[in-house]
Amino acid sequence: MSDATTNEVKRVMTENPLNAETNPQYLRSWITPNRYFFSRNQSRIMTEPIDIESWSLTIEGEVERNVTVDYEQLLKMPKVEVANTFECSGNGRSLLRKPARGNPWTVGGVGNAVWGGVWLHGLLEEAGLTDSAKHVAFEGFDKSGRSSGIDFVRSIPVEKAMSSTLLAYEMNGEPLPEAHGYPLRGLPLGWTGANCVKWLRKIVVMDHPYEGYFMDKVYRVFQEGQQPTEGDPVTEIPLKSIITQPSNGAELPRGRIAILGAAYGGEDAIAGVDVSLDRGNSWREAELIGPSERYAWRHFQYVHDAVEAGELTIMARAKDASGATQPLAASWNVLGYGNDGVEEHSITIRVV
Ligand SMILES: Nc1nc2c(c(=O)[nH]1)N[C@H]1C(S)=C(S)[C@@H](COP(=O)(O)O)O[C@H]1N2
Ligand SMILES: [Mo]
Repeated sequence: MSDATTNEVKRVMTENPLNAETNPQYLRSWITPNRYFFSRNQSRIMTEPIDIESWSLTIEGEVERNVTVDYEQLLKMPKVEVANTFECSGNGRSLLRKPARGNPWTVGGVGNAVWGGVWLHGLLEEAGLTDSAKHVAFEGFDKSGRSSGIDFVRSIPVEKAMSSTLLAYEMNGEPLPEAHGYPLRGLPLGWTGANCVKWLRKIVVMDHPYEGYFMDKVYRVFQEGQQPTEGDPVTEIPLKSIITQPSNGAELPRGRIAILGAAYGGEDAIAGVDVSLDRGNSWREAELIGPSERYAWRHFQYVHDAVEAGELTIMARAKDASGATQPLAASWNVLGYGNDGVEEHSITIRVV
């Protein structure tokens, strides 16, 4: 995967497993093309592709009856298509003022796609939840090398599983690419990437959250001196905005400068984006452009007439439909999750 093409469209942080972020200029389209979509893997992508003839998904645990579906049956079920933006919890980590452990993501650990699949609640209703059903665990096929061969398993509350979680077999009109979870991945809409388990083979309904490395050691927001389990697990994507044009550090001639970006807020639709050209002293409303869908990012544009030469800092601040405003600064945590700061995501250009 780390050929010239990958390097042009993505910045590779580790090759094996592949962890690579999309270069910001490829985040200017509303749909992030599959081959440009960021990659985040805890273990090697399987060398043997999954044999679709023998693949099936089983739902078991706190259910009245186990349900097993194969690929063909899945494709025959009523299909839904939903636009959904997801972001890796560590996205923006390297922009934090105080360093935090983990892959040095900047802004490209995010993407938007139209996902085709089936609602998870349909299958859960078929299986029939018992009264003790509390969490729904997703098991992937991959084994993590680094963490002594443990499976990638994540669980989410049953309410989220029943209300707005997709099982996706299609990404932007194509079968899910192998790198993104073929044949099937879980997709709790508006939630961070870690909750979107790839290469699904089993769903277990449990009477408590799943306990394991990827639930209890990482993907939790905690402070120094705390145990990871003292912090909350990462769930919904925080409200934030990124600037995709101009490039940070660009040198541009005086005159009109087109500022482009994307704002996203997990389960809440974006209501507006403001831009500041004076380090947050004053704000002007950007124009929202492109499709508007609840779980998808909203693109924005603002044209600034730069009359003076010199350094220019550009900031963007997102607002969502619930009335929330993106914070000026991110709140730090040990693993550097959820960097949603306006200041951390500002860019500086030179006007000449
Ligand atoms: N089976 C499995 N699912 C997984 C992961 C993984 O390592 N294994 N990584 C998770 C994380 S942390 C993220 S951010 C997303 C990344 O999805 P992508 O590689 O399709 O962009 O997948 C999630 N699902
Ligand atoms: Mo992630």
